[in-house]
Amino acid sequence: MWRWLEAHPPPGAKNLRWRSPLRGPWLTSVLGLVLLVTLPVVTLTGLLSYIAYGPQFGQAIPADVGWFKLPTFDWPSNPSWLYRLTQGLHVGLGLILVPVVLAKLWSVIPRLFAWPPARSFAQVLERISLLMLVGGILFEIVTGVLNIQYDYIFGFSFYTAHYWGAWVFIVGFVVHISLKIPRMAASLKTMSFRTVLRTNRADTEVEPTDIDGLVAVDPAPATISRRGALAVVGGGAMLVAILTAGQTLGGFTRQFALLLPRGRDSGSGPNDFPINRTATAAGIDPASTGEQWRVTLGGGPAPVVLDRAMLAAMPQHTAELPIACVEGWSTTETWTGVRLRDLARTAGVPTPRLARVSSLERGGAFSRATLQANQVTNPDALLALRVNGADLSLDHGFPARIIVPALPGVHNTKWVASIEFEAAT
Ligand SMILES: Nc1nc2c(c(=O)[nH]1)N[C@H]1C(S)=C(S)[C@@H](COP(=O)(O)O)O[C@H]1N2
Ligand SMILES: [Mo]
Repeated sequence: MWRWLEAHPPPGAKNLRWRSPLRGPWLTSVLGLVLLVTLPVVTLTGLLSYIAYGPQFGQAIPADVGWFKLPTFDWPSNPSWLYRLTQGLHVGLGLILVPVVLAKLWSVIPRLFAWPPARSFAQVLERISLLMLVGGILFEIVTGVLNIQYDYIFGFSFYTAHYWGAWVFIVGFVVHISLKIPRMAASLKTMSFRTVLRTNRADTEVEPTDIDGLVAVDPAPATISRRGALAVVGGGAMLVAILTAGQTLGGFTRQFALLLPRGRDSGSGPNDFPINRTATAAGIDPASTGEQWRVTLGGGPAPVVLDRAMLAAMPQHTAELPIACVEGWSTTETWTGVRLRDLARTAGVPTPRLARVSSLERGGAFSRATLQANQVTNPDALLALRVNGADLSLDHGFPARIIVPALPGVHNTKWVASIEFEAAT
């Protein structure tokens, strides 16, 4: 069968010529090494984000993952910048690596068209793992970028697709590195990095050793040196970094975060920081946030109903805490309000197992969140009334919002209507 395949190439396959003298196992291995070190960081921080969403409460998406259940543990609420770091890395590094991934694919593209596609059963398996690797990473890039740009423009859930795409990628990645690491290590030794950096375009020749037919048999003259090509890839990654990092570093760098249209919608004065969804977009009726607004604390012997003046009369605590969105942007502000653990005590549930928070907002994934015990009892976990010394603006959750250290942004519910505490047994 393999011989038959070899003798019957598809029309056109014979005429494909890959002539760049830059292609070869060394270049592929350099790019591969960069990805070998960095992609596990993107993958692990992504899986951590799933855990941070609280799968134990069924609020991570997809809720039911069968065999692919991750080891769940209570997401820490300390240090407060934990999710800001993990999710900033996931989105930021994921974007920065796009030029490197594209360069890596370019460097091995002759293999994609190699005929016959396989010469043995083992090679068929290897090819399937490659398909999972390449398909998986491109799928994760496309769905991830669409999510941070426009959110849900496709007909399926972003979270579900991104989660399963990750597992396809992970399987392909693990098989690929276990097969290729020895060859990568050997190929890196075939040329010295220093020599490559000293070689100009005119002196650029094909690599000295070939593996897998990556080196062109009939090379064209170089149009760019190898160091030039590496600089283009590195420069591309740097440019993406500049256009991205500001979304989480903040300050004057935020104006360069052009890859992020959503987090740049801001309020004014002390409330001048990114707004995820405005009160209008969330369908909040301003009348319901006025004088007649109440928060109901449930779970104790009888519901406790408080208005804003009563909350303001309770002991106030101030903490500097970030909001860190799953989309990668974050912002650190100074919040003031009532400690959630004080509210639990007021409700008559001094040692809560969890708390269910509901918003005035009706429907949608953002209108409710369940908090773990440590997220209620952390001394900096607040039902915030004020930010940076002023009342919350309507867009930032007036009359009161949740703000908890290291909590994924989405669970910092705005326009809180009720908190239901459940006692630990
Ligand atoms: N009720 C409600 N709460 C919400 C949201 C929302 O749309 N509705 N957005 C969440 C998301 S995804 C984030 S990142 C933060 C952003 O808070 P901010 O808009 O004050 O910056 O609020 C969270 N709380
Ligand atoms: Mo968010």
